[in-house]
Amino acid sequence: MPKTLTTAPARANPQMVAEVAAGLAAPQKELPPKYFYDHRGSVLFEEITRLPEYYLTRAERALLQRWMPRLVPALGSRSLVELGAGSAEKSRIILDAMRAAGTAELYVPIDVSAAFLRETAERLRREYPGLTVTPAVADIAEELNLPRGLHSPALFAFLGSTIGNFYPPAAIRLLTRVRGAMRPGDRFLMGADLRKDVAVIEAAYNDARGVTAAFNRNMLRVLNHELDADFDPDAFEHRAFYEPESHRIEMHLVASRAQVVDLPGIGAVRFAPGESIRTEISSKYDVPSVAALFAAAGLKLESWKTDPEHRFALVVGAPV
Ligand code: SAH
Ligand code: AVI
Repeated sequence: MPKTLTTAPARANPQMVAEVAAGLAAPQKELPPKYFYDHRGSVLFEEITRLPEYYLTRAERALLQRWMPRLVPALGSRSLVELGAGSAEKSRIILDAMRAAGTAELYVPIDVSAAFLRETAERLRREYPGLTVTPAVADIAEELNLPRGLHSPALFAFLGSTIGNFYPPAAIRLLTRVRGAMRPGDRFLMGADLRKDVAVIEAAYNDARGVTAAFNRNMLRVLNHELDADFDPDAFEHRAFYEPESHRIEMHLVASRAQVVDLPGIGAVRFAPGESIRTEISSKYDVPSVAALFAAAGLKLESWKTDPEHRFALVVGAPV
């Protein structure tokens, strides 16, 4: 008997339905990584940042601690606009430098994870009494949703190497959008995870405690909740591996057995044993690849700072 197509739940976001339908119909099934980040996913990501294997956050924090007390007063930044702000844990280093310079006026954290963003904004308002905190919920692949009247000069920050989670054309569109919002004295500060020993990178995405696996499977729980889908997250294995030709980690969820998943409004999706859904790419960079991304977006690479082990870079871009 043909399966009837049940309708998507009324609360389902039509864009999500369209993206999930298209992604699961592709020969290599794929889902956008923004769907990791419901409140639980954001908390799991915070746990990842504290894992011994996940060197990225520690390396970037040390770079911020070293360079922000010099960069921020030199720029005189009065606004901080942050893409994919999350908990804004490292952003405090920038805000502290702004406060020390007497220029901490406006902070605009932008994130797709609405509930988590609200908590971040409330915490920062308590911690920085004189600072105006204006959070913006947005999918940065589509828009920045910036408030009017940013105080100039502004520092636009995109930390954590989250740029690497966007395919190159989308990364260029995103940076072009940031460039379009920048005025002459503004700067763009970006964290970039660097190409290095593959074993070090792969360990960061295959931690011993299985937190990254739980983060990866969380996407299926998000689909179950948002779309009334009936994924069994335990029937999918976490896999993360480095693709040397494209210089990126790929995260997949691999079906451990044949299964059919029902997604109301989309239909039945079949999985053969061993078939995977690609849930994330995480590109790794070097100077030429960042310079090329910047150039394509109308930015010039003004400064490049790395840690002593050359694991991570903090990059400053200026409008061309
Ligand atoms: N900047 C923080 C958090 C990085 S985790 C750090 O460096 O530790 C990535 C963050 O980007 C999450 O908070 C997630 O919700 C957000 N994010 C992911 N995709 C996004 C998108 N398309 N639009 C807006 N925010 C996004
Ligand atoms: C948010 N982003 C930069 C992380 C990364 O490393 O690509 C997400 C992540 N995925 C697995 N672990 C962490």
